[in-house]
Amino acid sequence: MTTGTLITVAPTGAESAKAEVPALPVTLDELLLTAKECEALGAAVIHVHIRDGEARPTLDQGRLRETVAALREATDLIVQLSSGGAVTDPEADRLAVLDAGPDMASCTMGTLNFGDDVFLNRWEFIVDLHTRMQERGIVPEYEIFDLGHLTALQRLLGKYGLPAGGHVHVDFVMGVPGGMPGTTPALVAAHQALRDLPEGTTFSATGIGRSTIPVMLASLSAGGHLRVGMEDTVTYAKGRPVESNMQLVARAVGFAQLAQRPPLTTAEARELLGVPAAGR
Ligand code: KMH
Ligand code: ZN
Repeated sequence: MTTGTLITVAPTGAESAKAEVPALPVTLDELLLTAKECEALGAAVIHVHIRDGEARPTLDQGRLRETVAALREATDLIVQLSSGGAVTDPEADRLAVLDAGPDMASCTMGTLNFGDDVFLNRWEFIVDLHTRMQERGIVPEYEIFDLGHLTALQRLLGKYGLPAGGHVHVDFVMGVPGGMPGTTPALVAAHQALRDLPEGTTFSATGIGRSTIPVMLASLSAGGHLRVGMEDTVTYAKGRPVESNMQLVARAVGFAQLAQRPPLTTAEARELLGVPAAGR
């Protein structure tokens, strides 16, 4: 059944350089301000990558813990840490992200070419992430960059059981050079492949770069949810750089309202995803 729209903001990512994209939130203060404003606009989940003092991507454990605590203090957002990190991050550091105790963490379901790089996600690594999240009550968001990743997810759940919280939620990340394209036919194919996953599986979608708007519209019309943010798009329209993550969230909220599927509150999002209530 179609519900309201879960809106996730992915404000930073690991790919864009602050020097080239000055509006990118990279300090804790910038991230907190972004989080509060995006929550006020209608976001319910924040997908977090952090940066070091030089604005370079980092998985520093102290910074991750500080970030999780500060986001919980300042907002009711569901805090989802990226376990994907940057393509250069070692597996051990990516697994250790879970030690920072987020509500959710991403779990990419396979290896792919990522532009000129390789985003490595070996089967044994995926199993480690999934089972550790089960043990610790961290709810995964399975990142699906290509159709075969859904087959891998079906295999994972068949062998190792449902995730923490019992609900399966996937995010179609579309338009990465090396993954599925950010098009309506690709989204329809991915949506249809959800048939083979547990009943009630939900999906969000995000389109990289110029595929943002087509993917957003296709996802809404197929009953899906939305992820937006400067991790995925730094151009608002042809020749117009994104001014802030809030601009992208506001646009997503507008589309969701037009589709008569208004944004879910953080409490509704927790219920949908099986994330325990905020302890504030
Ligand atoms: N930065 C990409 C290599 C995730 O956050 O889990 C991986 C990524 C996926 O962004
Ligand atoms: Zn990410």
